[in-house]
Amino acid sequence: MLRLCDYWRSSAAYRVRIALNLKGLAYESVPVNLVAGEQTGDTNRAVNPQGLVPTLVVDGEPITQSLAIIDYLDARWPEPRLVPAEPLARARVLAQALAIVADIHPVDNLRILKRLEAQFGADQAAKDAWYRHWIAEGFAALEALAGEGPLLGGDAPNLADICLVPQMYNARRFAVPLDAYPKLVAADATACALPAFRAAHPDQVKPQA
Ligand SMILES: N[C@@H](CCC(=O)N[C@@H](CS)C(=O)NCC(=O)O)C(=O)O
Repeated sequence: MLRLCDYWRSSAAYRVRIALNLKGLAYESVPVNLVAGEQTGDTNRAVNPQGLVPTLVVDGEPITQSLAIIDYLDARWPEPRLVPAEPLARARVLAQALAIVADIHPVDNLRILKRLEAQFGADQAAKDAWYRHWIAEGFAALEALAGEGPLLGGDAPNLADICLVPQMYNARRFAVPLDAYPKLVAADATACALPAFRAAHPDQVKPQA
């Protein structure tokens, strides 16, 4: 029994949705409305003490952090592999994923944007410029780390693509120019055409009003 504490527009939750779909695992989605602040309420903190999404609850056991969740899925349901076993390939894929997960995404998170406003008086334009800055800097490095494709992770979708696609979605949402990253744009388009990625897209899982 898999229960995903999820928010349709959360890119960290989007990663887990893609991974679950690639593994062909059915799950129940439990919405946590980030705009309404539900992430910091008692119900969500009971499973995710950081007050974030996603959390995957497996037979009653909560697992937090999207990469830890995906690693768990890969260990428990090894096919298809999302992180290669061969040491160098594994390091390359983790480096690509972490360039997003550890170095772009955290500084653009909702709570950081709120803090910029509360502590430094940043207005919407300043917050948008901040957001775009870290994506542009991170994507420039990731473009240099990209291989020959067709996906970011190579021939088959893996953790690198699982992290890229939601970050590209965020980039488009904030109108980040993408011309300088042709390999990332091509890898994103290839991945997004796959059913597992399509079904995980925010527009597909957005609660109906
Ligand atoms: N490193 C965490 C990041 C989780 C995270 O930052 N989630 C965001 C949504 S993408 C969140 O819950 N934000 C709520 C907030 O900032 O208040 C992971 O990969 O799971």
